[in-house]
Amino acid sequence: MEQTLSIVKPDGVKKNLIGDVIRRFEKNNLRIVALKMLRVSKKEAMGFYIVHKDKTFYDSLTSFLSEGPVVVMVVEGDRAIPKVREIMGATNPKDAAPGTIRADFGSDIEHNIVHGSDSIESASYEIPFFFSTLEIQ
Ligand code: IDP
Ligand code: MG
Repeated sequence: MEQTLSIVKPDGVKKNLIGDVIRRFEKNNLRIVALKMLRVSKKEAMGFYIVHKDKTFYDSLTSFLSEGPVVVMVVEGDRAIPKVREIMGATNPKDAAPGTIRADFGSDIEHNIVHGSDSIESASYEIPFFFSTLEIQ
């Protein structure tokens, strides 16, 4: 059993895709074990995406994440980390495999609807960033 952190980003919430994202996870035998909607401040977004602090897109990415409400969730299951990444598709919707969330709904490499932890290490930073153990079922 693995746990991963997923986010429906502000563009996904705006496009009414919360249910669709959750449905795709659940259809693939993954369970939602924690879930909430919140607004991330610019400063919090900078902390969440600290691994990207030296990237050219860091400023615009963290502004984007804080521009509207997001839905954050902990997703659990066998190989949950790679499974969620597969369901999401490649970072750039143009390169994402057909039928993935990003291919179906993403606008561009930044506005790509959804986040998923990319490794056990990042999941173990990202899950407690948003949830206490008491909030995870
Ligand atoms: P990932 O979300 O597929 O793991 P990362 O490389 O970790 O992709 O980048 C984090 C987020 O930063 C992406 O989901 C996307 O929103 C944004 N991003 C990534 N690369 C670029 C870029 O070249 N330009 C603008 N935004 C980017
Ligand atoms: Mg990433």
